[in-house]
Amino acid sequence: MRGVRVPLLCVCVSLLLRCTTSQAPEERDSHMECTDGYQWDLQTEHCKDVNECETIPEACKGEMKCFNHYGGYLCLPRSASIIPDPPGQPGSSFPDDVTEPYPCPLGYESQGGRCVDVDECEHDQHNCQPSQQCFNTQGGFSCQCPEGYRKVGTECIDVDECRYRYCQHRCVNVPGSFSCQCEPGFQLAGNNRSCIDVNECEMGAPCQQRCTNTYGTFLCRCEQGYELGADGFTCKDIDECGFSSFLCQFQCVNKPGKFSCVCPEGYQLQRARLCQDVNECETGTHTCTEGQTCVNTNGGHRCVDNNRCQAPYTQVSNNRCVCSVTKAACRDLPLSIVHRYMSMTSNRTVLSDVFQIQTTSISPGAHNAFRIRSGDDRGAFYIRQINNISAMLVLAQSVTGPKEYILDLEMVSINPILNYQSSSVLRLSIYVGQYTF
Ligand SMILES: [Ca+2]
Ligand SMILES: [Ca+2]
Ligand SMILES: [Ca+2]
Ligand SMILES: [Ca+2]
Repeated sequence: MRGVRVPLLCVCVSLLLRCTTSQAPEERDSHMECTDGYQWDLQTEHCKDVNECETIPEACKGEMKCFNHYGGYLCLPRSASIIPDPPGQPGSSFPDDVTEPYPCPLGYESQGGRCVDVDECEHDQHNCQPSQQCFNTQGGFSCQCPEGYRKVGTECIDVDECRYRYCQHRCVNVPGSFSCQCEPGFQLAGNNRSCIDVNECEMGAPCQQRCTNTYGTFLCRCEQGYELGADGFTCKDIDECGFSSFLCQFQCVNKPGKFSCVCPEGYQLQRARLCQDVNECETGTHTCTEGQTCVNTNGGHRCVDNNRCQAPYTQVSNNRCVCSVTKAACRDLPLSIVHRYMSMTSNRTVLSDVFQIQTTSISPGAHNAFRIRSGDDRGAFYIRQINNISAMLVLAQSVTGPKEYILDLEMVSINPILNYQSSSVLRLSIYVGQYTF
């Protein structure tokens, strides 16, 4: 209850001043509103006090008496009374009907007999902080923070948007704003918040050969025969030849992205890694003349004279030379010499069978014995007799070519009944090639 007299008058005076300064512009203005306790008076065109004691039923209850005053009313005990201000003091009278032209309300200025709004922002008549923005309003102005700032006290403080997890990856707060950033390998999506994978393969990734895009990064890969370098981008040739010495039968040649096998001269590549002797005698690439016979060897060929018989032997067929028993010079010599040729690779397994001899002339009751007559000074071979008419030449030592043997394999026939002994020779030329193939 407000029953103290002096303060009450002060309230009334201040309300009166408020009322008199809130005059409306001369022309009706829909924006013009009266403060509480006043209402617009169409006749006088200014705010007029409302007598609440008349308009509000039972404004004061019980023993309280209603006292109207400018801008409000009071409920006081019935014994209370209002003491007016002394005459002559400002605000001492309570005008309720002002017809004289008033100065324009605060925030307005008179222009050509009208009150128009003052743009305090433009005329630097505001008291906004340097961090604030001034917004002009009808009859006033307001100080607001720019977007991205919030008001704390009288200052505008930057909003730390990063606290609200706006960004998928990284958030960078800046005064008045923020920005999202993505981890390497990602780029900002159209919404400026999400991060999407960068397809580095389509953007010139430095892969030398193949590129595979992955989430967040990419991988370089290499063609077959290449391996990825330590830098992860370049591809370097795999030296397959360095891996194994068994890739090629003869020689491995490393090439970019692959390898190949080569063979020595006289051989041809078979199934990409083996070397097979070229049979020059069959392919017609030999160099033998009309009077010669071509003998194929491992890695080459030989041309032997068709006539290989030396006196006192005479030739009776292509390979056969005979020494006639009627000649004295033939007495201690083998009756016949038959020429045979064979080719052999280097380092054949020791004790392997090399050549089988079989006689074609069988005299009944004869006993045949086989031996190496000449050509094997170092004992590289021996003869294993199979039966009375055949024997096998066996390799006794490891032989490395190129080497050439001319072995005289002799068969001695003894006929005890007829007391007759004869000898025939198979002259076997063995060409040992340089290689094991
Ligand atoms: Ca910010
Ligand atoms: Ca990627
Ligand atoms: Ca290679
Ligand atoms: Ca050959």
